Amino acid sequence: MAVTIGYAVRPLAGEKVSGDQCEWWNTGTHIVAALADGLGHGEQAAYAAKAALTCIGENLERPCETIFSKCDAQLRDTRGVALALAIIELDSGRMTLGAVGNIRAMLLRNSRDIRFGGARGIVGGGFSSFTPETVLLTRGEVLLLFSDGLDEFIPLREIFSEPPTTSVHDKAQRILDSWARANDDASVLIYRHEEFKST
Ligand SMILES: [Mn+2]
Repeated sequence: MAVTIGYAVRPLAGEKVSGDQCEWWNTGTHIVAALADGLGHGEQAAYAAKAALTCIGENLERPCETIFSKCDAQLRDTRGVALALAIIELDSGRMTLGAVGNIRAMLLRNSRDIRFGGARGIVGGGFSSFTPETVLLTRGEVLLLFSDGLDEFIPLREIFSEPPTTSVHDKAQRILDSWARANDDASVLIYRHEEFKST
């Protein structure tokens, strides 16, 4: 089955590597999608962000809280990251979303947009009051994860009200091109929920 998910990342001008990193996995039963923003920029930031994604990839079957605590332990010798993680069960549409640090996660739904709050702290440096949220996705709803390298007030509803003629990857790239700040790494990940179960 095809999953509608994609991302775009670009480093701060003058840097070869991005301190923002995205990845997603399909285990067959669920999707795990992550966006990690390593503190600062350059190689040390990229190292921390990649370490977070590696740790997530090794723990795809674990609950959200466990993944965050494992990443926090594994990233102690790095600068640490702000991290957003979504775990989506494909048959039920149940999504668990966890976030720590200055990072953005939004769900565009018909009735209202949901903006998920991140816990205070840094993955790799400790965090508190971490409470993942669970929502039931319905068909066509769009989840966006993005870093603070993008303008916080992107007109996302306008962007996604257009007919989906372009791939989500192209859409992510266009959002970066239009809304990335000049002074930071930037990244955006887009997931559109489809219903796979036959009714
Ligand atoms: Mn940043």
